[in-house]
Amino acid sequence: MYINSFRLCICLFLFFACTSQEHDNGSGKDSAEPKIENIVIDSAINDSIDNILANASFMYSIYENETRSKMLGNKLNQKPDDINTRFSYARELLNNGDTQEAISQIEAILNLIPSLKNVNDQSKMFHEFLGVCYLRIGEQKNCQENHNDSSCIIPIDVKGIHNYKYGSQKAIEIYSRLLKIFPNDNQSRWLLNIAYMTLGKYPEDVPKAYLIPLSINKSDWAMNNVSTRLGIDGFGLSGGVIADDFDNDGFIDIVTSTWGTEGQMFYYKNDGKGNFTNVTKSSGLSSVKGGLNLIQTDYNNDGYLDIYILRSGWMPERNWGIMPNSLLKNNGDETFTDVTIEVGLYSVTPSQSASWFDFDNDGDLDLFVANETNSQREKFPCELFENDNYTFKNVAANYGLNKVGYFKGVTTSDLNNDGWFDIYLSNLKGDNMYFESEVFNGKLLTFNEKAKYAGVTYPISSFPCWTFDANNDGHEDIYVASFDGTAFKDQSG
Ligand SMILES: [Ca+2]
Ligand SMILES: [Ca+2]
Ligand SMILES: [Ca+2]
Ligand SMILES: [Ca+2]
Repeated sequence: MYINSFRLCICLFLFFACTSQEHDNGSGKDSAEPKIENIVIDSAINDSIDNILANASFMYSIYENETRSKMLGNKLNQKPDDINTRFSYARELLNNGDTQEAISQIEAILNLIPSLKNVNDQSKMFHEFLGVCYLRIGEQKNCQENHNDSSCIIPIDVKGIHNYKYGSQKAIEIYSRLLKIFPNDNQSRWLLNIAYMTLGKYPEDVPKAYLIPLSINKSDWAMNNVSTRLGIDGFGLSGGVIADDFDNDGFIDIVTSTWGTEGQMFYYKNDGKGNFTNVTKSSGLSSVKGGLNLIQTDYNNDGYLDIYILRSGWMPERNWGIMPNSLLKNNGDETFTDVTIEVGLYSVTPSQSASWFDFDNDGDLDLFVANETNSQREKFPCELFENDNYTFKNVAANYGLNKVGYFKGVTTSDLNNDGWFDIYLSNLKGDNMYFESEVFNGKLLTFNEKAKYAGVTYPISSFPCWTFDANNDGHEDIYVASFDGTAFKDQSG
């Protein structure tokens, strides 16, 4: 169980490390492109976002590492002996990719307090942190600077083995020292195994007491990262992705977004011959600030898929810069127009999840937005936007759906088989909710919350959810997964 948690942690650690690579302008492919007109979507939304970001404070936003490391560096200059500030500064440096400087800061702490140089209860976190720093150096020198299609993929195969070995060698020294004092430390044990793997010395050289055997056959892990070869390796911090046919040519295209506040979207057109063309600039999407999640829809029934962008998930406080969601209309010619304001969807709320569905059965898609509220200070009720001739009005209150919670997921489906959609909401901090349609004489009257009755309030800390007929009995079932943040708390980086 613990091992699985740590596996997840290191995968996330590797993921975030990979995304910290610097590209010239994000795609790494643009320099090879012919001259393309860079279409800019002239959007009031972009102005609105810029304005919000200009007034935001990122001191407590854990992904704004560059800003935070500068702030903490200034704070440290005022108080150079403050160990807590120096450690926080080192953490931000590491998260921002300034790994060597992060190591220097930890070494400065060990020099200030020499007793911390030995591994013990007090010093453990500093040594763990150094271990992660050296693993990160191994990644930066190998997986990033000399990237190939096996880089960063665990279990590491022959092509993924590090040429520059110093980082992992130092990590092995550190984790070996930690395990001598803390032999049951599963985190160090897992990372020691990873470090050996990156050097091509797993499992042979891993000390028997700490070896974690693989439970899968080598032939089962033959996965290669082909994104660089296909030209779809855009750079960004997490974000959304849609694989669908945006130009109606029968081939699946890819649109991505990044969560980074300065990030942009990417649009890769499938050429039907096994490759993709980066049409981001000509589509206008390079000028759109991306979000954490993307959902495709055809809000205007013209047969072309439009894009809804969800922003500000996990940012429940105003001073983090809560931004509006956007609707991008597909113009049918591989370009998009931001129509958020003109169709009545402009709303500044933090949200990661939404669902397009025809709740009133009138033949057009309506929109439910699951908003996130994390404090009593400011509440963000959920929204139900009714589509009326392709403009929208929030009618959530009319149906008892303007609920407040830390909603991370929404799925809509006809769960009671009455021919009308029902709604299931997952809540990170509270009971999940299930709204069943109430219909009379072929008219939708309201939605009734029946989660307790239906036995679907759990699991606690719920996150993604969806509906499907798992056992083919004609009744839709609900899948909802838990997201327990405590699994991450001891993981540096
Ligand atoms: Ca296509
Ligand atoms: Ca459309
Ligand atoms: Ca409708
Ligand atoms: Ca129903």
